[in-house]
Amino acid sequence: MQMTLRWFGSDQDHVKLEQIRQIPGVQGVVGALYDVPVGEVWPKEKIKTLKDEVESAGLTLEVIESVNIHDDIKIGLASRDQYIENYKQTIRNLSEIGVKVICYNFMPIFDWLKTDLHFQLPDGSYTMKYEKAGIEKTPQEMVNEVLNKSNGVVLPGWEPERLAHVMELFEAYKDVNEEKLRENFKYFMSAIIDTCQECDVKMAIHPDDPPYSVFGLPRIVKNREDLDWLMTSVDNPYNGITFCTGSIGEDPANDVVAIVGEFAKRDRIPFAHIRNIKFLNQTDHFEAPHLSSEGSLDMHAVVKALYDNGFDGYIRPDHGRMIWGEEGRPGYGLYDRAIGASYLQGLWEAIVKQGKD
Ligand code: CS2
Ligand code: MN
Repeated sequence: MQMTLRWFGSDQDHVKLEQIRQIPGVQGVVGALYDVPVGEVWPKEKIKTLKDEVESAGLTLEVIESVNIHDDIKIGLASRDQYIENYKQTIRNLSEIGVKVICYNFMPIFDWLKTDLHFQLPDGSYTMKYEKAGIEKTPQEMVNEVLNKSNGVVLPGWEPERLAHVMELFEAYKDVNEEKLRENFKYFMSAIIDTCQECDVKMAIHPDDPPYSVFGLPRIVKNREDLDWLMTSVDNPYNGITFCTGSIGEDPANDVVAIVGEFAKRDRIPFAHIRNIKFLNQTDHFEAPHLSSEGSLDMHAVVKALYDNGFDGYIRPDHGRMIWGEEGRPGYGLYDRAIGASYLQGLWEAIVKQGKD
């Protein structure tokens, strides 16, 4: 297991590499280039500059999150072939600097969806919340409300210029149902898998957040059956999962521990996002501190299922709260994620040592 932390680059992230370096056990960062338009090839020089910067701070850059998928690929337009060629070149370029895993998602229009980015908990900290009532409006109204509350910070997947015309995106996806989206996934994955294998770069799909349809949009990474279909459609270890407990766990019908154990055993989890959530009722939740007792998910059972099933990939604590007065990109403060990383490593150490008794 290798512990990592997501980092948005020196010009965008208030968290410094030097600070990440001081979190015990964190060996690497999960990074990305944020100034390359979706669909274009990531230039070698830029990737190399990022890698050099990360390495000179004593950290590794072996996981990328995300190389986003162009809408034309998800919609299945004729122009997708060129975007797929570009994606393959990006994989080759990333492999040259030692990248091993690429996290991505296959969600139409929205990346993760929360309805409140500054929800205050009784202890005074801030976290993100999802309420069904918050999406019972038009997509544009919902987008405007969430963006208004983001304090000008650009959240990944929530680029204001893209979402300013969210209804046009809905129009583009009008003929894409789940079946079509699955076909388009299979087309994409079949086209890139040989390149992944040659380059030794694993693709790791992130689950849908939330893991059910919103605004009638198709979703194909919601539960065990979906993951099984995706993994079987191109049955190759380079077609893997970013197992995000907080996303899969948002549907109370999903047995997170059983699912994580199954796919770790099948050797299809190169990367895990571990976060806790707390249900307010059947449909609403907030992102809780990582500790099991603070949320609805049993983190010990999750980590044990990974360990028991031979997981040897990368982990990062996923979203954390904003604590101790920290301000910045919601979900991605330094302090709570550092606490999360330490806690998860504590669980791991205890489980490893117990296993050896
Ligand atoms: C989110 C996503 O849950 C998460 O990790 O922050 O934005 C995630 O990075 C993407 O869905 C992965 O493509
Ligand atoms: Mn995640």
